[in-house]
Amino acid sequence: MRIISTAMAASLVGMAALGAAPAQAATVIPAIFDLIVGNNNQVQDGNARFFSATSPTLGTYNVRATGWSLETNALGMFVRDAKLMVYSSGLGVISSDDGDGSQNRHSIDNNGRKDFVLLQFDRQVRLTSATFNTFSVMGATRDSDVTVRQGITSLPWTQTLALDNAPVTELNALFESGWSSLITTMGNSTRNPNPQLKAGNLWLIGADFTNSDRRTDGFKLAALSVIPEPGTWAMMIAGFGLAGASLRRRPGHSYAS
Ligand SMILES: [Ca+2]
Ligand SMILES: [Ca+2]
Ligand SMILES: [Ca+2]
Ligand SMILES: [Ca+2]
Repeated sequence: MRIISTAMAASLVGMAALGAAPAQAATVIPAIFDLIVGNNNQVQDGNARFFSATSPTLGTYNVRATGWSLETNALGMFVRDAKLMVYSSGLGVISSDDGDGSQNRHSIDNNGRKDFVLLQFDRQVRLTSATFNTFSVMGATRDSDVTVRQGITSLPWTQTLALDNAPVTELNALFESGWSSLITTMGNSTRNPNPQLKAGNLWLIGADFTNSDRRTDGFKLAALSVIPEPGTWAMMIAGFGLAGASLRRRPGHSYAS
């Protein structure tokens, strides 16, 4: 009994000592948002949907999602609110050029207007993966290139973004930068659309705004995974370290019971 107890103590102290090491970080499990929740009753332009995700190690994260499109006309490029829909394969956007949504125009597509989703998280996060289910829009080849942008805003996450009919410059001002996540496969795809692991509490995921490969993109967004931004991460690791220190201070009776 004495031997087992000592071995357990050594093991626990060993784990505590690892607390400050990066190896401990591997135990942090992303929060995974299932976006296939809700229905399409009485959906109107500008509707918002709310989702939450709980990680065993990170707690619960919340997000407010809305659907939009970019329209180019003779005066320039403008942001228009749209209907954010939910289907068995994920979130879709019906914008004003999508008619009744038939021929898979109810997806997040760049046939005509460039559809996108804005995600307002309740804290800063880093996206680590997203699941895109790909559709042929108006008979085009299936493709799911995405435009991704991230920003940091002081606006409360539950608050409506006043972007309807705004020039695209107002949208761009909310984000640090933009990049595209291009893909050559035609099928469905779960991938990391944030390879640089940038952090923000405001995210944009849209059908590739540049359509650089000239293949129409159309997809539904089924899931997202997030981890904390680096500052929180450091605090969590420090927290593990403190827990380890408290274990080490009580070697005599911590493991007796
Ligand atoms: Ca659409
Ligand atoms: Ca469209
Ligand atoms: Ca492509
Ligand atoms: Ca494309």
